[in-house]
Amino acid sequence: MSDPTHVSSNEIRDRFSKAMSAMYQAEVPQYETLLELVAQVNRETLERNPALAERLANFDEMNRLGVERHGAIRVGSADELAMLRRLFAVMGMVPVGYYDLSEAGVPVHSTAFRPVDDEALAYNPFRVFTSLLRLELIESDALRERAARILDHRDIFTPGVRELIARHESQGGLDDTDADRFVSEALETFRWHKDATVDLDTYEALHAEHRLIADVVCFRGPHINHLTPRTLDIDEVQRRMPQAGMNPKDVIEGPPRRDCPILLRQTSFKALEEPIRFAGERQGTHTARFGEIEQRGVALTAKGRALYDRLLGESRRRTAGLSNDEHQRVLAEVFADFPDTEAELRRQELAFFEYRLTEAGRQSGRVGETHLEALIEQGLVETRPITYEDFLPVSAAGIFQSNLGGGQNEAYAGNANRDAFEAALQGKVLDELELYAARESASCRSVLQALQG
Ligand code: OOG
Ligand code: NI
Repeated sequence: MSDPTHVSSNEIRDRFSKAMSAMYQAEVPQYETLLELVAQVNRETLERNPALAERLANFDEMNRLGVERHGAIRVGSADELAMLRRLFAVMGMVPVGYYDLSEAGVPVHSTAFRPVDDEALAYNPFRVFTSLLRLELIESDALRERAARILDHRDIFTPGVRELIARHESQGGLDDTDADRFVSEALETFRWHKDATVDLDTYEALHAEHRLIADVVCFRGPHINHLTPRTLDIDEVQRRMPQAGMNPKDVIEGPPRRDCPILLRQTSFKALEEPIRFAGERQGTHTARFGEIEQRGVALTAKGRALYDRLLGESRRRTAGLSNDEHQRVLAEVFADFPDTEAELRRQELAFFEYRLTEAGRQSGRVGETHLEALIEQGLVETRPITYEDFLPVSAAGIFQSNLGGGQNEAYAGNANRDAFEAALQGKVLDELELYAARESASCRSVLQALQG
């Protein structure tokens, strides 16, 4: 039983995501500018499109719109990752999905810590894309051992947060005062440090192997490297970024603009070069932090995802080197083969939907019909696309690369190792497709039960 004096994990996550946003806005002023631009474009989009506004309100999406969507960090060791799992659990965030970025030439594998049930997602869907550095992929023994030694000497968690995590685990929750303390202690792990823990030569040696290795190894903690609000019109925000003083990445990642948005579209402003003081008092710079935006669409079934992956693969050959406008035009052409009405996405089982009774359905008595499409046609049942809550490895690689100065290393490829990731995590990652399928079938069951009495 939950203790009435305990603050819910949803509430702790909400407080944390707001505190994180405030910290990041103070640390990275351009991020504040990005938030203003996104809010402005969202307002204009809703004004232009009252049907969209009504739909969002009708499906409880308005609250979600204004709150932060995701952030990302990169950690260096199994112990750090396992402790993060426990830290995020306090906020009802569990690891979902395994992403192999070695395929894209980046020496990490990742998961997303996020809430999973409907109520939690509606409250605040905040997620953290979390990557674990794969030192085992560094070829030079000397460099690998040097990096491991440096990482061995740091503790990215405060004693206070360790104590509060343990308390949460033993008492099954935290009271209001402890919840606030937890938020401020946990935030310390994600803070930026202007001082590196290593000298400039060490930084440069690690940087020469891969910029990301220097980013993970040379600092006291895994600074949050971006936060990502949700926009209702990513094309418009991309277009307006330069006027607002931001340097957008070259192309928007993910599917093209569509009537029925699918999965996830993302873009970012490029990482800023920031002054760093290295051990031995030498000045240098490091480039890691940026701002990102995302526009989310419906989650795809395995069949829909296979179609997405095939079309994306086809488009990649044709979009290489194109400007964003041209890139989007070609994508739209290739994706003409992906059905673009909710009815087709549903009938062809390409996407996940939540089913619920319409007003007429609630009024109707028992009906003999058990076929959901027929019940939809009769106006008794309506559906809503289930929002995709996860990430896309090809897009993530594009985001990594545009912020790492194109740094990649083909030699890392072909090294997916989910077992090693789960061993480091000391837990399993959930399968995102199973989560969407379970939400869809639970909604079907309850609709049919209501109508069949
Ligand atoms: C993570 C990049 C991936 C996304 O939205 O796909 C990501 C990173 O740069 O650490 O955040
Ligand atoms: Ni991101």
